Amino acid sequence: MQVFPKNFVWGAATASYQIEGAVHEDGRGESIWDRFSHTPGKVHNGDTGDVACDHYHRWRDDLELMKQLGLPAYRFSIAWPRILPNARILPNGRGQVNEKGLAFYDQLVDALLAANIQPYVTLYHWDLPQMLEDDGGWLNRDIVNAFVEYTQVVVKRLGDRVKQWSTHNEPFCTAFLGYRYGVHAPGLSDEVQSLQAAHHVLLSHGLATQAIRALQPDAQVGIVLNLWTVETLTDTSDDRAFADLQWQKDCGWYLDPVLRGQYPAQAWAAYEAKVPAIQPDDLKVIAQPLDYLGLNYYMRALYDGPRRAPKLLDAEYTEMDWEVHAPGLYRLLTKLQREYPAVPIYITENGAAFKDTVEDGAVHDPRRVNYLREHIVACRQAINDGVDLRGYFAWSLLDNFEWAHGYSKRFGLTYVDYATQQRIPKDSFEFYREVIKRNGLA
Ligand code: IFM
Repeated sequence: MQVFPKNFVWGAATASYQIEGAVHEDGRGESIWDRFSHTPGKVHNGDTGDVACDHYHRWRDDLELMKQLGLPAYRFSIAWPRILPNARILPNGRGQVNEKGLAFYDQLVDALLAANIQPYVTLYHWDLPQMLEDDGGWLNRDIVNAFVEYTQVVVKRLGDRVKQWSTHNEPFCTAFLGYRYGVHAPGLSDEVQSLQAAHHVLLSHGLATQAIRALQPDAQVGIVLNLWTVETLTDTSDDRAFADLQWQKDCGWYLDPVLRGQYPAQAWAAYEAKVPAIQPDDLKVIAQPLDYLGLNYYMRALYDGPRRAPKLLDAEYTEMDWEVHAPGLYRLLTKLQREYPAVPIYITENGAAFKDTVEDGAVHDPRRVNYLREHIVACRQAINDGVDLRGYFAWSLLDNFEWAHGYSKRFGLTYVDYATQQRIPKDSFEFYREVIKRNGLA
């Protein structure tokens, strides 16, 4: 038996654009993901989030699933374009607050609490209002004020009940996938712009954190970063130097400003003239004291010299072609503990996409069960070795819209038949239910 500490939080996570659908309903404005997914060639199979899991209409059924799972905590995100559909970057102003959008999350929060499920709310999980993008999006420094206004509207409405706030989910993806690699909305491919966007995202995190605390002194505020260990096939001094620099460019670029109040020095030097424009107090603002760091872990990054290593013959890969490597999670957690200022950590996402099929009304997903088990073991080991890990959230409660991959990748504990919207709990759902019930692994 591997029992977890008494107050360890077990949860499952989702995100607004990935599950809600109802993109034209109740006054919701257009988001950059509506625009992007409707642009031919951007998303696998032409899929869009127009309907997704239809959670906007079926949230009560999904709450029943959460109850069935015995879920103590549910992490979800709020769709900015439902709250401020006409938001513009100043001086144009934030536009009208959409009462119906707020009411949706209001009733969800009430129902979660009535079911004894703690809401963990993410303010930004990538569905930026398109009009803000038209005003320059994350490249326009003034967007930080728009983000603060949005944060204030949401916190004023939900802050009497929601205690756990994350400002951003995975700024790496917002900035680097959206502005450098062009694979996420808004689909730009410019390294300089990606670094500037990253800086504004981080700055908006710092300012929003201050705004939440001003409105709600008992709030627990954090940010969610996707991190991985950078590892190499061989272990020469060149390999080590390369791995350090790559860590700084991908992970430290977000982690260091937030926890140390500075960009990592070698990466900053390596970017030379591409570094972002920053103003004198920015890093102080970004490095607000945090109640927790949310960590999304899926895989390690393995290199052969300076190139990504080809697939290993003796390793397992998910449908995303991500290596299954739970020891990387242990190494990441202990690295954070050794090298960074102390902060409580939650695993805010962990999970795997595998090919799932329905057989006689059931979905048997032993590989996902193994994946979850191994990663939960890694969490327990990290706690044994002194890591201040407070919780674990499985990604995801439901199969959902996997961004540029559309509906082709299934991460859920629950299978979603997109034609009928039928939900079928997978074997991994049952496995995770047992984990929650026992507060650990048998
Ligand atoms: O689906 C995404 C989620 O939106 C952010 N973290 C990674 C998941 C799997 O790719």
